[in-house]
Parts: sequence; C-alpha cells; structure tokens
Amino acid sequence: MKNALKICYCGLLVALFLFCLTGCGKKEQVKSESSEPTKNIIVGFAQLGSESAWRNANTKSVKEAAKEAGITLIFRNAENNMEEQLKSIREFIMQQVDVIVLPPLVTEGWDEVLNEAKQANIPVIICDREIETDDPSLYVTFLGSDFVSEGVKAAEWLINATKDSNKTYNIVEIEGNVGSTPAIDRKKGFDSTVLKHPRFKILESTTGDFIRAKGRDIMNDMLKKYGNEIDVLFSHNDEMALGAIEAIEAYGLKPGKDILILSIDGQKEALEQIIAGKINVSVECNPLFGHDLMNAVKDLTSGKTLPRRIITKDNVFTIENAEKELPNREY
Ligand code: GZL
Repeated sequence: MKNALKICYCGLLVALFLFCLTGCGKKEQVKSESSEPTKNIIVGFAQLGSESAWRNANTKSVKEAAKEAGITLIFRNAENNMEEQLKSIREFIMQQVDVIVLPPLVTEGWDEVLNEAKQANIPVIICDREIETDDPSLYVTFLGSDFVSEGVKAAEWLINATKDSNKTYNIVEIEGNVGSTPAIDRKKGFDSTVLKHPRFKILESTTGDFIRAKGRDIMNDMLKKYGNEIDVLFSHNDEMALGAIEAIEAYGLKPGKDILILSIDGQKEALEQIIAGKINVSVECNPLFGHDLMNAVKDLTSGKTLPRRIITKDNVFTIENAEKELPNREY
C-alpha cells in the first residue's frame, strides 16, 4: 500500500513540475520590453487639385487606402495652386505629422519647404508627379508612372498605324500643366519618337492644363488656324482629348478618322470613345496607387528602407482591347 502511495506522490510531483515548466497554464501575451505599442500613423496629403477624373480617382484611392490601413489622413486640396500646396506642407509640419505625401503641381520650387520638413524630421514621399532638386535627401521615394514611356507608347501606336502610308502627317499637341513632369516627359517621349520619322511634323503644341474645356477651346483655335491640314492630335490626357472631340465634331470633321486621336490616362469615358471609334489609343496612367502608397508609409514608419522609385504599371488601350477592359475601369 505504502509503495502505491509513494508512486502516486511522485507522479503528482512530476505533473506539477511539468505544469510549471509549460508556463503555469493560461498563456499570457508576453510583450518583450522592446516591443512598442502599435502607434497611430498620421499622414499629411497635399493633393494638387480636382482637374480631372484621373485626379478625383487618385484622391478616392488614397483616402480609401488610408482608412483601410488604419492611417489618419490629413487631406488638403490646393486646387491647382502651388502656393496652397506649400501652405499645406507647412501646416503638416506644424502638426508634426509622421509622413508628408506630395503630388507636386510642377517640378520646381520645393527645396525650401522640403528642407523645413527635413529640419522637423518628417520624411516626405513624392507621388504622381516628380520634383527637380539638387538635394536627393529632401524626399525618401517617388511613387508614380513613367511619363516618358507613356509618350513613347502613344508615338509607337501612331508609327505602327501609319507604317504603310507615304503621306506626311501633321500633328497638333495639347499639353498638360506647364512645368509638370507629365507634360514635360510625355512630350519628350512622344516628340523624340515620332520625329525620328520624316513623315511626321508637329504644327503646334500648347497647354490645356489637363482640363477638358481648355482642350476643347485650344482644339477650336487650332482648327481655325490649320483646318483640314491637321491629321493627328496628341493630347496629354483624356479630359482634354474629350474636349477636343467636341471641337472637331463642331468643325465638321470625324475624330478618330479625319483626325487620329492619341491620348493618355485610360479613363472610362476615353475607352467608350475608343469603342465608338473617336479616340484611337489611350495609354493608361494609373491613379489607383493608394494601397501601394499606404504600404510604403507603413514600411517607412516601421524603419524599412524604401526603393528610390516605385513605378506603377500602365497598359495601352485601343479598339482591340477597350471593350474587354471597359467593365474593369474604376475611373
Ligand atoms: C499624371 C497626372 C495627370 C493626369 C491628368 O500622373 O498628374 O494629372 O494624366 C491629371 O489627367 O490631371
């Protein structure tokens, strides 16, 4: 009997020992001393305007992505006024946000305010458009499209579409905001590619500020000046191309046939016009980078190193694929 008691007693002692060894029952979430409580991230976003469907889709994408990521977004809209963007950035610095995100209206004039952000130890992400600066430390990364490539893709479509013709093609160009990287680089990519071929000539190139009504008015003026001489319009965005279509039809010509129309952005309305035969090509410029932007913010604030450039993918829409793509368009 005594032996049996001894065995039970030893068994109990072993069970007790094992129990304590495994953490004494209920597991507690043990925070190591070094783990910080998850901090709420505050981002200042100085949007440049609401001039196009592209811009409004970009705003929506950034706001929704911030909400999904649990990031507090302080949103300001400069309505195409650089002074307002500068004011917004200084406001964000006063509020000591964690990250400033800037889609710069134009490339020049940001060094002073970005130096103030640097002195305040607030990192800056440039998105959508780029800045010119001699000080690469003024921002961490650029997230956006390759505008030179967009211009080249528009030119390549035109070169291919006219390769069997021996006529000279007179081109007019309606540009985006003067001094903005999409306007500068789309022009660079397009002009440098088409002008390698003697059959193309650029009659005139002028800004429409990415605005539909201005695209219409400028096309009007160009038609008054050159009339039926115009064979091709290269518009730096769909909004201005859609405005130009109104002017071309009012003049009595057929857009997409009498005047080939090359455009950029890939917005829903442009794909509808491609299907209607009034626009020949729209090179996509994707505004829906809110999710990628918030991932970059989270990586940055958790100490990860970001790539210097994060380039969004852009497709090309023509009569061959517009119908299939139309249901997927979110802007
Ligand atoms: C391009 C963006 C341009 C769009 C226009 O990234 O900055 O501005 O192409 C928009 O539609 O107005």
